[in-house]
Amino acid sequence: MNTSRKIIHIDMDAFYASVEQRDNPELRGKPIAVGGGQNRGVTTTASYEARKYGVKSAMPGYIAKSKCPQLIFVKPRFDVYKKVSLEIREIFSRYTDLIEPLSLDEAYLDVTVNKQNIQYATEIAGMIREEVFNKTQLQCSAGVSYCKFIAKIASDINKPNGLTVIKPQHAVAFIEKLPIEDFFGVGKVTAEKMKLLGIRNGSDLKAHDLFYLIKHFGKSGKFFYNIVRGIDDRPVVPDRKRKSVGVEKTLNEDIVDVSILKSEVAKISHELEIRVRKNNFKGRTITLKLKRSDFSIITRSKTCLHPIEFKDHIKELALNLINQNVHIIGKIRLIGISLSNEENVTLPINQIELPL
Ligand code: TTP
Ligand code: MG
Repeated sequence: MNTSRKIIHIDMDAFYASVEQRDNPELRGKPIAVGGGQNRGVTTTASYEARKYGVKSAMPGYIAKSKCPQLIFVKPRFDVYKKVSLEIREIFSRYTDLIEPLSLDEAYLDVTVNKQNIQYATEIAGMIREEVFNKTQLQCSAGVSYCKFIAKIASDINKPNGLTVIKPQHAVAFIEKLPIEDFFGVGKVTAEKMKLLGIRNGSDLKAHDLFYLIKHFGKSGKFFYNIVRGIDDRPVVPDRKRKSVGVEKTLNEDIVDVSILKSEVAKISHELEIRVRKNNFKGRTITLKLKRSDFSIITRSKTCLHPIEFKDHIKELALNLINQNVHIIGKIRLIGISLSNEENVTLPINQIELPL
């Protein structure tokens, strides 16, 4: 286990909502949700005042309103969030070039060797938080540890406006106590599966050997086995320009029934819409990937004139691709849908070649 690295994870607090409260003083101290409004669409995020009522990210507007009747809906302004994102990245780059953004508002930093020769990562995290606030008037939280996994979980512990340090000698005890749903990389479905197997926290997970975990969780089994022992040597990989955003799902059982396949596509479309928002990535090309039970792969794509961002649109396009290929589909074990071909500016209609 390599504990000599110094990794910081930074995550802005209630990002979109805080930006809106910053720019409109009337919204400060009030429960607000950024998103499509109470009738249509979902909440991208909520201010901490709204979270007290149970309003959360990815919640349909009408449910959010029923939980908090005085909730104020605000339209997102992605250009402003992108600007803030660039500002905070500039601050990170004063300390290191090893910056790996996960979305607009969060990033890993490897400061083992840093530009200012500061010995303690905790000190750097404190300085970054202060500089972020001075520049943007926004708060962020930081997690400091020797690996990405623990730094990321740590940044969530004292949110908002928190700084949490997990030293290597405390890492294993920390992970053992961690509830399984707080493990980064364990999604809702896996967490449920783990609970059915009696795994409620790190300690329970640690009680199982590698063979058992691989049998139940496939490739992720190895990741879980290592992580629960505090082993995570994944490097911080500097800024790769995102080229696509996608969701893949390995099915519990192989599917032959096209109607079941279509209902899975609906679920994946919903998850993909959430990811599109979180990454602020809108592609014009949709790709459907189907892996058959014999591991052969079919991929089919379609490019649209305008960016694809909403679940109904994603679903409609993906279902068309299925319908066009229904005769060759066979028995499916994995479904993936991704969007690529990012287009920030929509071309005027006369510049697009329309199909004849
Ligand atoms: P998060 O960092 O997950 O959430 P947050 O910054 O709003 O709140 P926290 O204090 O808990 O970190 O996501 C960053 C932004 O990404 C968020 O402000 C809005 C957007 N987002 C979505 O659009 N959809 C989503 O489902 C999620 C989770 C976030
Ligand atoms: Mg955040």
